[in-house]
Amino acid sequence: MSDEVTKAAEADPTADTIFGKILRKEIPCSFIYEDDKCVAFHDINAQAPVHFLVIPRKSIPQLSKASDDDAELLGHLMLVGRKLAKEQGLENGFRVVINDGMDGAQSVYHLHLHFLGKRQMLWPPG
Ligand code: TR5
Repeated sequence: MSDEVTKAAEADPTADTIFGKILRKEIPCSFIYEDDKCVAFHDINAQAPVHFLVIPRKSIPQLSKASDDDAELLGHLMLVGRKLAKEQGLENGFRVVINDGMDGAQSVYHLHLHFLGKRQMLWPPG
């Protein structure tokens, strides 16, 4: 198993998360974007030359726990990611990933969208 999958298997879906601490400014993080609904920052363990995360300020643990009322917020996260992808020079395309739950290898239980680019992606994913 990869480190990321091991971390995911050991993650506690009910615990306070590192992203909660980042949002509350309890640990430092340099945002590449922020507004009243979300923030974005580079992934600490980048899996591509460009790899950033877009996370809602609202504490939604995972996509499968989002409600219908979150539709506008979920759309906003994607549109912010699209804007940042352009700013980060991903004009040749990019990959958007949301890992959900144990089988999805989610390791941080605060919803986040991964945006990865500047290399050729492969399919199917591992
Ligand atoms: O596996 P999932 O989809 O849950 O992704 C969690 C992501 O959070 C991984 O790609 C990690 O590399 C990333 N991560 C973890 C931490 C962290 C981070 N990205 C930015 N800054 C971070 N800090 C300060 N601390 C982390 N533990």
